[in-house]
Amino acid sequence: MNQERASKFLSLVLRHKPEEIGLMLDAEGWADIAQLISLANKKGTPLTRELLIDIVANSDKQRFAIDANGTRIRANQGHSVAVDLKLAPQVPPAQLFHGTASRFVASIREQGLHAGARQHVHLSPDTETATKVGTRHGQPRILVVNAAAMHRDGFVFFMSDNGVWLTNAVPVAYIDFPE
Ligand code: HQG
Repeated sequence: MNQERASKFLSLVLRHKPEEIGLMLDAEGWADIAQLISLANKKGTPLTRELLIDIVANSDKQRFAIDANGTRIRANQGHSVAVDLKLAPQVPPAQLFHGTASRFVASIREQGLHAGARQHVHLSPDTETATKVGTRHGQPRILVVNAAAMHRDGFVFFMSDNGVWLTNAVPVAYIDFPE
């Protein structure tokens, strides 16, 4: 099994559908590594501990983390299942960026940014990252979020362990749209 396939499998079971293989996540999103491997193998996914460690250590996006004991793994962000990552609120940079697709812009102009299936709206610290995120959905468009004003007005921001900024929703008033 290559790293990319294994990483997609981990995203599925650690963010969205643990029940697909009968896995239990705890309240903070952690899964027992031995149990994860055994359940995956039973369902015909040839995951190994070496592969997990390799992905956690070497994947460019650092999507997953292993705990200090080396016994548990979780996704750093991106969940649709209800987990509390126990992230501490953080003061955001003055501006954050949201990469989306051109076809979503009209709707975002009306409704602002909402989390959709996920637990949070995901914001990027730079336009390069936002462009990559937007390109996943289609013709990329970069929205600029006035994070300083949101923070001043009491909106709470978190930063995941892999550097993605998270907030519950972004009202239209705080978004600058491209021409
Ligand atoms: C859009 C990746 C219409 C929103 C990335 C986005 C990220 C609206 C889509 C992470 C809307 C949701 C998350 C509205 C928001 N009307 N469309 N009012 N509000 N949208 O995939 O941010 O590779 O759930 O613009 O790096 O694209 O998986 O969110 O286009 O951090 O590790 O609804 O996924 O990380 O799409 O991506 P997603 P996202 P990984």
